[in-house]
Amino acid sequence: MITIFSEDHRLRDARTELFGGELVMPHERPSRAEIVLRHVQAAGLGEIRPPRDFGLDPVLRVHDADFVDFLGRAWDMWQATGYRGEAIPTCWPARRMVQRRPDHIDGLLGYYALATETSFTEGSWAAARASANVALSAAALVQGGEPAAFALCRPPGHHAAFDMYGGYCFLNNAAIATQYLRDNGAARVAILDVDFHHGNGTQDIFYSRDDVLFASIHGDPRFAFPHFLGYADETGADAGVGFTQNYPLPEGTAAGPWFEALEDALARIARFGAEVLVVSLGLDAFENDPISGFRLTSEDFSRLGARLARVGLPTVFVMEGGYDIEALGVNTVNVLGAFDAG
Ligand code: B3N
Ligand code: ZN
Repeated sequence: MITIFSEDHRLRDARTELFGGELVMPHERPSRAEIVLRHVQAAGLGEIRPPRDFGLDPVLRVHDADFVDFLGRAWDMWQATGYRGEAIPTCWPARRMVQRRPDHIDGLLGYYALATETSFTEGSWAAARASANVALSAAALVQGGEPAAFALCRPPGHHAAFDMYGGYCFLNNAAIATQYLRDNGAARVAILDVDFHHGNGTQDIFYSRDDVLFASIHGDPRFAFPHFLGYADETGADAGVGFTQNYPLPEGTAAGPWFEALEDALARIARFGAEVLVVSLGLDAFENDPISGFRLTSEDFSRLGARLARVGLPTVFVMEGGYDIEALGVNTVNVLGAFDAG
């Protein structure tokens, strides 16, 4: 399998993450992508290529133009204030307040952020654009006839909604890749999100659509981030009713119920008649992940890869979360290697 990787991921190198009332070292850090790359190389998974630049047009197919403009200008606006730290929102258009885009960067951060852990920094926008190009390049390979490709995206994307960033995500790489596949000939695309956290952004983007099926297996929002989306009764709206399927699972979930949910999701994907599968590949369902709560083992990730191979669809793997850095490379290659062997 070909891997697409951009060195520009290193431009996203925040010093801070707001957690537990403290500014801690971010869990989403450059060494994550570097270790995955090293394991892909060591396993001889296949060629590693840089991405092509697709420009902003495919990004604007799934994201709001004013939001994209904000992302491109946020750091300069923040710098112009003279603030010394990284850019963190402090106020929101909460219930019964006016949902109107303000002018000041403090207001804009609250208007476009869905949470506070993702400090906006110099280089975040360039890295996010490169990450989207990584996903698009992998999608283009599969559209062109490759059976599968791995987009080693960083920063991740599945929390980024039509007009919101957060959860370490700025642009929704999986959604951008999916829309690209739709725009270039695939009539129906399925997205399977196996990250521990619900892919709220991906759900948001395709919620009213019947040409994209979204299925997500994740920590129940009652206990897990992003807390305000990902319940089982969210099944789509308008034409999209029945094309979103959530599997919120309790804290401590291990392989048994997790793979039961996977079987149900794959049966739906088969009934849907997907022509291409996009996998939002988070590895944070791992038993030792420091910020998550499931109990999948490294062997379970091999089982996942082998099972996805049996689906028999052209597949784009898009890297999402996973924070046990030592295990992240092993678990990623376990999925991809087993898929290739299948
Ligand atoms: O959920 C957390 C969080 C939970 C536990 C932590 N510990 C025990 C140190 C730290 C953080 N933070 C909220 C932001 C989570 C973003 C998740 C990004 C992701 O992987 N999405 O798929
Ligand atoms: Zn995650």
